[in-house]
Amino acid sequence: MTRVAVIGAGPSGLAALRAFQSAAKKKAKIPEIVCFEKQDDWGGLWKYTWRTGLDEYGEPVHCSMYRYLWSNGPKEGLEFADYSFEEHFGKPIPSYPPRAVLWDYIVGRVKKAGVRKWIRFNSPVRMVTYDKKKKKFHVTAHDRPKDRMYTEEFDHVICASGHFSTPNTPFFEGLDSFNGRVLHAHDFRDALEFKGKDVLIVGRSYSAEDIGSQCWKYGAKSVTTTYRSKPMGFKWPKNFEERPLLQKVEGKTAYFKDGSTKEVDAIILCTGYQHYFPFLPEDLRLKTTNRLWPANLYKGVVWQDNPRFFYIGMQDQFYTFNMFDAQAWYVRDIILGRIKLPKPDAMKKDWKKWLKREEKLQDAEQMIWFQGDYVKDLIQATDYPTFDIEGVNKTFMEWEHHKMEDIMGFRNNAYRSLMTGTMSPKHHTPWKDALDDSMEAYLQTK
Ligand code: FAD
Ligand code: NA7
Repeated sequence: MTRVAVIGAGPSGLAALRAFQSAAKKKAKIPEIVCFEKQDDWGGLWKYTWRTGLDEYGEPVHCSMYRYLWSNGPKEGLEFADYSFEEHFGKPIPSYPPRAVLWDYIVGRVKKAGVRKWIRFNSPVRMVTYDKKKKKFHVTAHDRPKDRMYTEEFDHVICASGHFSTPNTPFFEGLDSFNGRVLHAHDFRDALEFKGKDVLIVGRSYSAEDIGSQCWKYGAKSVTTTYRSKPMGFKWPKNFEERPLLQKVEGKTAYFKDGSTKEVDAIILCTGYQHYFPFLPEDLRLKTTNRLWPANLYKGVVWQDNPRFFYIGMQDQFYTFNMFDAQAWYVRDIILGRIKLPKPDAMKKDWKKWLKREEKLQDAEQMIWFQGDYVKDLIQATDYPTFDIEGVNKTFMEWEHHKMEDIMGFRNNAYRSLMTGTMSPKHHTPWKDALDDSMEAYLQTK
């Protein structure tokens, strides 16, 4: 029997499990699926843990999420086309759910699909090799509770291990003698730690924006963000400012590129993540920066040098859950023989065309349309339910406008579901005043 290994049970890996299960439900003969997950439960980054550094077994902690995190984009942009929020919660809910609500939603679909039995938890994959003669992969995993390493043979491997977990941590002069706390966004857990403090954030992207906003919301005395390329340019509140790049720190004084200085208590490096696959050999390992079109992936998923090996979710993301679905359904159909791969040269030509287009993108609007076109391209090739991608793109545009209008208030807006057509209700409390991020508090109607 054909065997498929899936590495990771986050949203991307779970999309793969759901894709195969949905084919089986329609009476297709599917391969044996084994999903290896290093954490003790599913949901990937959406599974929160208080731990930082190493876990109870000595594995690097995967979680980069933190308490009080609310979706940074409208849920209408990430909704599954085969499982709506309304179906899961039994009623329409507001547009920017906190982490626990999104975790519940992700998990609800796969619980219903009954695929948990395919997952081996606490089982990090240590190495994957390919036997060219036999055309088989050898996957070595570590059963942590039993402390047993073992190797099994597979016909295909889908790598869905995520790429926002291994921090990129640049050095700035004086960090080693800074008299305060220095941490990377990956280890940030609770904004209350920074209440009453002057916080310096390095970076200008999503983590910088959101962790800065969190610290502000939970009572930091001041938030200063420092950018390398350009400011974020939002209308920040009074005690929140942007400065050109940090040059050095002396004691507790931060020096910036424009010659200005600021006394700070803590420094949070929101400087992004690395695509890091210590379990993959040279010939299977994706090497890329965080971008919308990583090279060497046909249709963004098929490994050019070995088309039996796939990646899901390796792109930078406007689209998330439904893009992972589009990718998973596509990969499934290649494995099931429903989609025939072109010759290697034709595959290369195709992904290079996308790469060229990506290199010309100039702003967020163009990037959103680009990723929307990509999702459309995949969906039309499979039986994943089609949905209004232009509508999703337009929702993302509205989101961008709402952020420019009011960065601390954009989450108070509501959007229409592109899956059900239902208009979402507005949340009962403005985001900046909603300090309780529990699912119970969020789902209350008043
Ligand atoms: P992950 O969620 O990272 O899951 C990967 C899984 O693989 C994990 O469970 C991990 O334990 C497992 N794994 C890794 N290595 C191994 C191994 N060697 N062996 C076995 N298992 C392994 N997206 C949104 O849509 N909205 C948001 O608001 C949003 N906020 C975010 C906030 C933060 C702080 C971060 C970091 C990301 C955010 N994202 C958001 C983007 C996020 O990347 C996706 O939502 C999604 O979690 C990606 O799913 P994934 O399955 O590709 O990766
Ligand atoms: P991103 O989006 O990859 O952004 C990384 C940021 O880090 C970006 O602003 C970079 O600056 C900055 N960076 C990287 N290296 C440096 C150095 N050496 N000096 C200064 N600044 C640097 O990662 P995020 O963590 O923000 O977002 C990842 C995901 O988490 C995302 O999907 C969110 O939903 C949550 P640049 O812009 O290149 O000047």
